[in-house]
Amino acid sequence: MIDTVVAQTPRESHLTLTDEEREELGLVAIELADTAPQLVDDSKWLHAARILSGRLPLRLRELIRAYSHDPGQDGLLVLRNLPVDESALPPTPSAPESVQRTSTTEASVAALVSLQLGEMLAFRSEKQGALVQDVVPVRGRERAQSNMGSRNLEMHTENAFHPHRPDYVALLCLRGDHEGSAGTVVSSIRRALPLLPESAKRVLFESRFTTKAPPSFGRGNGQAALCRVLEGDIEDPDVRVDFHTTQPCDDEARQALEHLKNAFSEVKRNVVLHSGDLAVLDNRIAIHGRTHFTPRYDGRDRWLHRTFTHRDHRRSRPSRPGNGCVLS
Ligand SMILES: O=C(O)CCC(=O)C(=O)O
Ligand SMILES: [Fe+2]
Repeated sequence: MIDTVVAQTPRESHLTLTDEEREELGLVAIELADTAPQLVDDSKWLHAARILSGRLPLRLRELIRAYSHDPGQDGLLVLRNLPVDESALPPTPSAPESVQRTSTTEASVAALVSLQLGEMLAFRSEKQGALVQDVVPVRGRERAQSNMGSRNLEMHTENAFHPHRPDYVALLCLRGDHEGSAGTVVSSIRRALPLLPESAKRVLFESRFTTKAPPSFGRGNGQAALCRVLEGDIEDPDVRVDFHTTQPCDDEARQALEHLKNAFSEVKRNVVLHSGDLAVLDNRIAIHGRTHFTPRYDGRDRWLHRTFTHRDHRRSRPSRPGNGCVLS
């Protein structure tokens, strides 16, 4: 009986936890946060995190399972009312390259959800290879086209240049911005594709583009090979583009990229994340950016934890020394 109910229920990509579920998840997160050696990047801690992620509230596990099968038209999953106690947080970090090495409750929440989606990963050349990274505005970097900035951040596939870019990007909001206006901009190729002329689609499927590493990888990592912007199924492709670093190789490619940018803009939406919200983006279908906001550098600025996940760790094994989580 239950089978038919489950099969016919439309897939929901938003879930607000009940207060009971929030408490249930909070207890698991505290248990994980207290697990020795209380370091997120430690393999023993990660092992515990993987096991404990099986104890997420049932509705959450069901939703993540359904989302990982089919991320929907938007490639976006939004969870709300997660156990984040804003009043107990330290000041928002303000240094460049800030990461979360110690196992706080919030880092534990981010890891628990990520580890139900797959395996966590990071890149050696980005944010020191930390698995839980801070997304915070940095003074003097307002215009940076990276998550240290606070002006408009162009839409992008996360680490579009990299063959082992993440399958999922999770953003857990610890603190919203002061005005509650900073929007994570999300758009999807499933929504944009029908708006593209056939000629543009054809060109986007051809190796007529280059994509360099983003500024978060520092300088010197920018060797750009020719790549396609759309890959896979003609009706339901994956997308790989960064409107800051992807360059067309010829005029037709330039026009196709412009069509794509316009189509993405037409179907994009802003998701304003508040404390305790978590957005999971399917990085194969969805692209993301961020609207402008005004930091005050007063210790109460916007603060997200960011994690990356692969569905299949084995594929990147040659790039992960010691079978760890950091890609070299
Ligand atoms: O600040 C945001 O909402 C998203 C920033 C971003 O693109 C990232 O951290 O990957
Ligand atoms: Fe990003």
